[in-house]
Amino acid sequence: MRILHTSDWHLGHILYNYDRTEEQADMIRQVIDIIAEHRPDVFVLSGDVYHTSQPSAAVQTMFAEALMKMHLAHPEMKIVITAGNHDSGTKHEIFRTPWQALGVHMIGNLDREDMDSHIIEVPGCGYVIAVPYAYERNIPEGFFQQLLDHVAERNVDQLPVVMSAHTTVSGCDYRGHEQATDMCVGGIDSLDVAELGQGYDYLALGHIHHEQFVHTGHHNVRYSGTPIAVSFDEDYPHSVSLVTIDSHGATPVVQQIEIKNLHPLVSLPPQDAVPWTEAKKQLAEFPSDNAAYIRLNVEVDDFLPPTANADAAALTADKECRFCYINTKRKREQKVDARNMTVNEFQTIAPLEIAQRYAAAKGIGFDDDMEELFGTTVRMVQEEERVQEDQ
Ligand SMILES: [Mn+2]
Repeated sequence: MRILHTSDWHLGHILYNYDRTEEQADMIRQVIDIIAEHRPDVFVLSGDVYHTSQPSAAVQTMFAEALMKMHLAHPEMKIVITAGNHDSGTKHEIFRTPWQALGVHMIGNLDREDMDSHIIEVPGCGYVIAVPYAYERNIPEGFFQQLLDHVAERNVDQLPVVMSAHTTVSGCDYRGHEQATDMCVGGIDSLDVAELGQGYDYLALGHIHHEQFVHTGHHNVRYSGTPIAVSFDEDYPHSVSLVTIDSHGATPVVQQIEIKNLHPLVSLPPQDAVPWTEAKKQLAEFPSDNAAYIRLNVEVDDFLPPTANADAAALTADKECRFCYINTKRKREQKVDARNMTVNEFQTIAPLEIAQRYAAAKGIGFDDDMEELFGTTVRMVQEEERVQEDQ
């Protein structure tokens, strides 16, 4: 069985007020070409189709057309699309029935009653178990293993079994999520890989934007990563994964196929930070015909000059590039307190750390129990927001 594995398309993403439709459409074109060339048996998108649970009509149309073109590029291919934490699980399933007629399977919500709704059989080829966004509190105990056992019963011919999930697995590499305000990333809600059960040949993961095999001792648990960067911290090559599994129990063979971004996300300088005058110089020298998005990494002592953003915009006015923002970094020895923090710095701090700082400033004890209670509360609030957005 051959699977084209991708995740985290984040269609409709707006990067510092810039619309990314053009490059996302170009990414989709590249994926369609890959499908036409390699003719996989299954296409798997492991969650985060859209960037928000309320994508515009234009963005939804772009995705619907993408599905249709993918289908037409290789009509025998099964297409399995699950919802991620950025998607509305309920809206994801609205057109589930008509899509199914074309071999496109849209799985948005967990269905505890109907296990079969998560299982896609690829006749004579294998099985795909599709699980949308999952974290500790919304996954019924043993759910993954029940699905795998269910497939094992049906799989008399010992065909390959692939499972798709959108979750954080403990011990994975969070590179690319340095500025994540997403509480779901960063280990708080991570699942131990053992909780995802046994019996799959390949676990196709989404949620973490850096492509990687998760260290489990086997080469079969993998994040495909984003096909094009969502954040400036994703400063590595991007790809989709073509996975070949010969038979049930065989080790998958993975080929990464690079995806080019029409408008790459570039940090100046790439690592570290430089004083403002040096950053301005680098921006002035940036090639005029390079249509990249630009972030400046600037080292600050105290405050940036008040005209800094306007200066940067003026320096790029006649260039193809799109200036996004100034990422301020403090000199290491400086202790930053909330009073002289930039908004950008504040946004990078996790809610838990803000609570801890507040508690410390007020002389309130913040022990492990408090930490757990706080974590639970944040998750409840987030879950409530998700439910509200879904309605
Ligand atoms: Mn994502």
